[in-house]
Amino acid sequence: MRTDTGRTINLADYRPTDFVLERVDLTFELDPTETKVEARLIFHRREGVDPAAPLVLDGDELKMTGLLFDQIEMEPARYTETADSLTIRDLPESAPFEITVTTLINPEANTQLMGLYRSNGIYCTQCEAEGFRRITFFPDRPDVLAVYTVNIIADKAANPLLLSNGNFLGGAGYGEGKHFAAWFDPHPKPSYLFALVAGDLGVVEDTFVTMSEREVALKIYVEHGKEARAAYAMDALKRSMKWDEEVFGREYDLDIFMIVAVSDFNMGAMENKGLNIFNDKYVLADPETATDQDYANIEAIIAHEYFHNWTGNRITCRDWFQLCLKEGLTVYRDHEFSADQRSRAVKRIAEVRHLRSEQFPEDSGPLSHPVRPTEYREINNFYTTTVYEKGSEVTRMIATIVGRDGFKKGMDLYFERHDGEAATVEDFVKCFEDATGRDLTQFSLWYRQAGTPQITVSSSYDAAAKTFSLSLEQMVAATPGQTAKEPMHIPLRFALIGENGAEAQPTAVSGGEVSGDVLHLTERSQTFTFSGIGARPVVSLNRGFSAPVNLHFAQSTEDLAHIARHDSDLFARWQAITDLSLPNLTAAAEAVGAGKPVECGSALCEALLAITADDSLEPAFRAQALALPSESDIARELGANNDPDAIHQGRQAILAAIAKAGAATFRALFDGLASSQPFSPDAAGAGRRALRNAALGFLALSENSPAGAVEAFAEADNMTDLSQALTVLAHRFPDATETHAALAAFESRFAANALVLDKWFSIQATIPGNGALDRVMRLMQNPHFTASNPNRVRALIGTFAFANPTGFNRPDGKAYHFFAEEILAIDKRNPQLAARLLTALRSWRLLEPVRADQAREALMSIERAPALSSDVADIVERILK
Ligand code: 0A1
Ligand code: ZN
Repeated sequence: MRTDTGRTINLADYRPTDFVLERVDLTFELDPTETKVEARLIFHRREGVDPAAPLVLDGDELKMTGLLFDQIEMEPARYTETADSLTIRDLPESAPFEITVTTLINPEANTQLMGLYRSNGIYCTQCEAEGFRRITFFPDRPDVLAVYTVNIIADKAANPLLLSNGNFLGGAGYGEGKHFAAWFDPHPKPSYLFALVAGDLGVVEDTFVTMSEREVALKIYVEHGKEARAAYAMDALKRSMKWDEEVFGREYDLDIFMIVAVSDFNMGAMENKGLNIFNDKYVLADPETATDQDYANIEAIIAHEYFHNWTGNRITCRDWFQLCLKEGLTVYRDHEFSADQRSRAVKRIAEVRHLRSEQFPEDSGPLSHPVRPTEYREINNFYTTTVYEKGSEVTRMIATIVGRDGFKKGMDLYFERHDGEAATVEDFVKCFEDATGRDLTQFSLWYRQAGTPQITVSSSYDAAAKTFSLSLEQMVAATPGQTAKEPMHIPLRFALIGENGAEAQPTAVSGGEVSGDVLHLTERSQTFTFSGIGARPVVSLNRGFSAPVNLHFAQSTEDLAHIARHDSDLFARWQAITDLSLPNLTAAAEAVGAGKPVECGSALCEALLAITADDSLEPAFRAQALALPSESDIARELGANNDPDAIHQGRQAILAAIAKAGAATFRALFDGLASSQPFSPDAAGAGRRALRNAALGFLALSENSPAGAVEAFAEADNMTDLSQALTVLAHRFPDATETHAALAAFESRFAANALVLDKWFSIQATIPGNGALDRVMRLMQNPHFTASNPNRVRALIGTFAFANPTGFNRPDGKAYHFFAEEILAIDKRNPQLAARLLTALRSWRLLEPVRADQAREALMSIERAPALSSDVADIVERILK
């Protein structure tokens, strides 16, 4: 493990390598505990570089057993090996030369899951960001692109499958029960895209004919017996390949595209060239074991990794500060793909929910950083929602500003200009400027300036002059390392809605740029005046969430109800419902805190129930409206001094009021939406199930009996309905015998399926209240819980910390201290996992003082512990600063 050095890397220090890497030839002799890696690397000194400059290669926990220079053993005086580097001196001034390094590594002992490791008997690799240096000494940075040949030698019986990037060259027997395979990847790539897989797996095969009529072999490898559960992933892959051709004009570029599903993986998946490696959670699905959310995730992640082939692989990042160049753009692409495959409005609502609940808190707390950071201690800690999701929003805003055609032209130019290169954010933005003539200088602040812009809005109508004015003021709060902020270019989609629901068409606008339905806020404060407006309109602002900002706009309840009823933009209707609910929910929390009764405004109930009962609206949208802001959304709205118990109780009281007011509607929906058709994971079926399950939740509240959920649990013919019914039972009636019986039935039915049992762990980890900690500790003793598997740890401990506000934030601090001990234990095995989990405590300062003190103490106990990894040290220090 790399223990912390406290060293930071700065964007300003970037400079190219002294040596150019021309070719890479790797030979692996696989062995569970002693794998031999021979790397033959051909370099030449870059022009103009000091002829005395040494070659410095990166390493991490490597044992070097041989070093050759042009095939001759190197004298020890010419090189220095340290724990994390190999420095070689006296190298040719300009001629190419060959370095051959041999290392010995232990895949079985690699619990970090970075580099070459074993998962359930399968050899696999994870090299992003800096895992390749755990395989061999190498210039392990994204701007070093080379062509790779890979030879794999392994025991044939145990490893019938030997895979790497690119196209298959050939294979044969190798004596002593071994065999070998050779792969060649013609596309120059950085080391983080290297992959190797070996073992015994089942396969699902198909083909795809590209737009220029080349046939590509598609293979998805999974554990034997699970092949049928990879069918949906294969379907999603083919749809992704087609979509990228149709929408972005991007064609696949090898003879074969492979996906391997493994059960131990730190993240969701990885886009290695031609050989994507996936967390099996995002590959395996069938109706009995996967929820609709699982299907949607699989579709999105398969697409995401596939789309990286162009945005990430063909054009990669010059350095890790440019991570959003591939991630923000690729998330934008996968969002657009899912929007085209499903309901665009519902998809957008889900994206914004996620952005607000994950990225907004990150951006307003101690871990806030720009979409393109300028310094880091541990790059693993920058795979954040800011880089990914806010990065995607920034790309979306470029599309909004330059328009659909301009965006296409800019993207085409980007692919043309930078194919085969390691590029920067500036290169990307310049393509849109050059393709459209639009100046994006001010816009580029979105990459550099951290924090969610706050926009205060007011409006006035002058009936005599027939003018309507909209005044906007933008502000970005200070974030770590950035105190003074400049005004940003914020594109806000809007409409002025008349009394009958029709959109008013202004005859003229003054005060700033308005193009089509986009208002460009560029100054700190700006007033836009619209002429020719015959009656006071209702403003629908930031439609489709065109900019990732917080609006502070005291719109009247009547205006919000008007938008909720009439807006032609479904996102805006959902937003209006949210804006109607938040004041009720915050007031409810305050009422509970003050020992007063909770009241629910009638406007909210009416608007919500009108949408719920409106059969002309798609069920998925209605389900989104019924999923009121979460407890953490309410906490964010309250701002500080949060009491999670009061927030929870207040929210429950509001839900109960809605349940009571809408009891008949929910009953009719629940009964009416029972499906008579066979299960289909498509968006329409998923939407009906979402609405029916939302109704079930409200019925359990109004009827205050587990009977309905017990029946739903017994009748469910798919995992969505089954797990939702179990959630209602466990969360609403945790002590009922029916609940214990259902939990036990679920456990024994799915005892052989770890991914399904993760749902069982998560449902129990999120049961509200003080009992949660003991429950989680008990579940850690369950034979199905494996502390070394990241999915299990996330399902139980992660879900408890991130998604159980009352249980995790118990006032006595016991859960924080338990969590701190777990973080330290996990850090010993897998620092990346520990550091990610630890971010659950990033908003501790917003808690009321008793809890905040406990949280600080728990964090300090982590900070004080000896031999922290750089991952955990970085997070804990920033959270405490
Ligand atoms: N590039 C991947 C994410 C990823 C990053 C780091 C990893 O290391 C454990 C793994 C995956 C993606 O965006 O999907
Ligand atoms: Zn990605």
